[in-house]
Amino acid sequence: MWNRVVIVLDSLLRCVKKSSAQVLLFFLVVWMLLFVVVFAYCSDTQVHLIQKAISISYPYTQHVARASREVPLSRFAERRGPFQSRRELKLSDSRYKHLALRNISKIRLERIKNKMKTIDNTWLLMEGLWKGNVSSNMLNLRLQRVIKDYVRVNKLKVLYKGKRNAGRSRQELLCQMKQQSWLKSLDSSEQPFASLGFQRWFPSQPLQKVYKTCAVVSSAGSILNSLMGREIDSHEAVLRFNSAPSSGYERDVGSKTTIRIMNSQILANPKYKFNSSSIYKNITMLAWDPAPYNFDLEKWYKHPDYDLFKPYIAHRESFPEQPFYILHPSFIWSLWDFVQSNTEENIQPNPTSSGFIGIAVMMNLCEEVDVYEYIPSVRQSSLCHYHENYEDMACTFGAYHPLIYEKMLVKRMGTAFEHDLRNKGKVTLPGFPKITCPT
Ligand code: NCC
Repeated sequence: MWNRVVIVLDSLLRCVKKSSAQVLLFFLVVWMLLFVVVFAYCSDTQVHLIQKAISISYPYTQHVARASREVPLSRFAERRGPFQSRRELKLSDSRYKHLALRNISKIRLERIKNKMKTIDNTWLLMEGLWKGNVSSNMLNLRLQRVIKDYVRVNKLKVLYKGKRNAGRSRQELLCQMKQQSWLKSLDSSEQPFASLGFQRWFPSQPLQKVYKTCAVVSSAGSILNSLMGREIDSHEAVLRFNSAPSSGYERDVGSKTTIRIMNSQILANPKYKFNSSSIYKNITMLAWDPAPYNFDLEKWYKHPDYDLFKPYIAHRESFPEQPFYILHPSFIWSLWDFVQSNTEENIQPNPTSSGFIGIAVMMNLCEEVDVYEYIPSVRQSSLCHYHENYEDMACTFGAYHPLIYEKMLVKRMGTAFEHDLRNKGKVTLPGFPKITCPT
C-alpha cells in the first residue's frame, strides 16, 4: 500500500513539474515574441520620425533626403514581415538610422548655409551695385523665380526688337539716355484725349523749368538714420515718390518737396487720401500707369492698370492752378528700352520703377541730380519704406520692376565718392542740359 502511495505521489509530482515547466516555457516564448514585436515597432517609429525630420527641409536639401530615404527605406520596407531575422533587421535599421542622422546634420548645415546665402546675397548684390555690375543670379531664389514668371506671362506684351550692349561707357550711356528719353506728358493732340476734350484738363504749359541742383529721395527704409535731411533740403528742387511723407522724418529725408511722382495706385486707391492729404498740395505732380508696350492710348484709356483718369480730372477741376501731368507711356517705355538695351539678360517686361522714372525726369529738368538711397548704402535692410513697418527685399532689388538693372545703370552713369556711395547711398548724375554728345 505504502509503495502504491509513493508511486502515485511521484507521478503526480512529475506531472506538476512538467506542466510548470511548460507554463514557464510558454511565458518565455510569449515574452520573447513580445520583445521582438516591441523592438520592431520602436525601430520603425524612430525611422519614421527621422524620415519626417528629413522631409521638413528646403527644396534644396530634399535631394539629399530623398536619395537616402529611397534606397534604405524601400529595402527596410521589403524586409518588414511579422518575424524577420532579428540580426538582419537590426543591421539594416541601425545603418539606416546612422545614414538618416548624418543627413539630419547635413540638413541643419544646409539650412544655416541657406541663411548665410541670403545674407551673403544681399552683400553680393550691394557690392555688385556699388561696382555697377549685377546679374539676376545674385538675387535669392524667390526673386529669380518671380522674374522668370513675369517674363513668361508678359502681361504688357513687351516685344523688344532692339540691340543689347552691356558694355557702353558712361558717356555713351548718358548720351543714349539723353537722345531717347525726352520728357513727354500726355497732351490733347492725340486720341482719345483730343476728342474727349482733355485740353480742358491738361496743363497748357509743358514741364520745362530748369533747376540748378536737384535731389531725388528714394523711399527706402535704409534712408532712416542717414541724417541727410539738411543736405537734401539744400537743393533747389526735391523730388519724392508716391505717398512718402517728410513730416516726422525731416532729419533723414528733409522737408522740401518740389515734385512728386506717383504711380496710378496713389490716385485710384482711397487709402492714399489723394484728394485730401496735404502731401499732395502746393507741389508739381506727375502720375503714371503701366500701359501696354505698344502704347495703344485708346486701349489704355479704356483699361488702365489702375484708373487714374477719373481722379486726375476731379483733381484738375478742384485745383486747376496746380501743375499736374500724366506721363506719356512712350516716355515710360523709352526708359525700359534704355535699361533692356544695356542689359544682356531679359529684364522684367514691366515699366521701370517710379525711382528710375523720377531720376529721368530730373535729368531732363536739372543741371545736376543727387540721388539718395536708391543705390543702397551700408544701412540696407529688408525694411521696405522709411515710413512703414513692412519688410521685403523686393522693394530694393525688384520683383515687378527691373530694379537691379536700373540701379546698376544709374551707378554706371553717375559719379560718386566711394565713401558717399556706401555711407550716404548718394550718386550724382549730370542733367541733360549739361551732357554734350557728338552730333
Ligand atoms: O515702394 P515705392 O515704389 O513707393 O518707392 C518709391 C521708389 O523708391 C525706390 N525704393 C523704394 C524702396 C526701397 N526699399 N528701395 C528703393 O530703391 C524705388 O525706386 C521706388 O520706385 C513705385 O515704383 O511706384 C513703387 O510703388 C509701390 C506702391 O505702389 C507705392 O508705394 C504705393 O503704396 C510699389 N509697391 C506695390 O505695388 C506693393 C512698388 O513695387 C514700387
